[in-house]
Amino acid sequence: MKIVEYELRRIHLPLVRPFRTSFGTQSEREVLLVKVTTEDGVIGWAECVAMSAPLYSPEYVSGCLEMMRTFLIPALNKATEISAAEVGQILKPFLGAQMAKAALETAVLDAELKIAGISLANYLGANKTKVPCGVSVGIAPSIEALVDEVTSYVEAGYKRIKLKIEPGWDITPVRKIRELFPDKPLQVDANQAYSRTDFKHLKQLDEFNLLLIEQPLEEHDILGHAQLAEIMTTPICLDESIISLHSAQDALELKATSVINIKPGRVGGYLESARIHNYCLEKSIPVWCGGMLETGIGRAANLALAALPGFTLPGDTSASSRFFKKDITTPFEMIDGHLEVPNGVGIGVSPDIEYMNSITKSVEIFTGK
Ligand code: NPG
Repeated sequence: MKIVEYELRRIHLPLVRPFRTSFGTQSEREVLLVKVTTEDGVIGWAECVAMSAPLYSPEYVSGCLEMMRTFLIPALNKATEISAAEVGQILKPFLGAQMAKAALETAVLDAELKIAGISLANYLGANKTKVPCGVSVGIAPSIEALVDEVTSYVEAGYKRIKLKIEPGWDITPVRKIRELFPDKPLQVDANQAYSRTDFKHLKQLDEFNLLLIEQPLEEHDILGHAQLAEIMTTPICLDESIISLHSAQDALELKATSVINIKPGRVGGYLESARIHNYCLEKSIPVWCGGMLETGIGRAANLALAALPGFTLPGDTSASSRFFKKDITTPFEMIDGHLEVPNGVGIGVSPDIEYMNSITKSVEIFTGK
């Protein structure tokens, strides 16, 4: 396949409510969209999940733009013909940049699957047509506000609740939600907010029958996670630490994690995500699909991934309305606690061009050979 044009577009979407985590508060979502056009005029879309600032991971929107424009797109342009499966190899010499690489690979894959006439879900090996929805709940201004927010999600039908925690906002809010919803699948996410001196404190979370605790310690602290896993009964699930199949295999082998959150952007794309899934399925390690406040473009592709057989826990695959009043695609609506997996060709969705244009801050176009 020959790509004749790459378009990098930065858009800004307001969030329905601020989303606070231990690494900061988001009030709007800045998104970098990638569009590729093949020589036959087939278009592929993808979303780069990097945030505006490097607070969750080292990548950020302007950095990804710079990385793509200076290194990644020129490297792809050197190859006359490319397939999605080759993108990772071509971009391998450039270190890191998983989110930027993932977006380019996904846009190429979307175009390729459109030409082949199959959906991403089929291509990846999905065996479900709908997936259960989990929801991620930010750190709230008060316990009352948290209760209101969680109650609204439970009433809407969400199958699993994830509470963001940090020192000073952990045992009390988790206890409150557990008391109110004793049977609801519940998990917590610390986004690296604790350290090895907090083990005794974190152990108190064991009494709440949580599905898992996500990334309690710093991303490089694999040993610390293994030590914590030894003393907690709550399963540890790594997120930020897992940036590839290799890192997933090592963390599992070292018993630093017993569940894996697969986020395609964080691991370099859907092809690497599928490899992690396949490895975990073989080893009977549960996986679930993480979320990064994606628009419908990224959400559609995540749903395809979450439909694979090893995704046995509900993911952060929420309805579009959880984050956006108006999405750039037809919104994903939750029915009976589930989202339908797109079955159109490629990622199965495309943006509403008029709306997308109205929230566009910049567009750069690179012509292929
Ligand atoms: O449902 O899209 C969603 C959000 C899920 O909490 C969520 N994502 O650490 O997993 C995370 C967190 C996140 C949010 C990460 C923003 C990075 C940026």
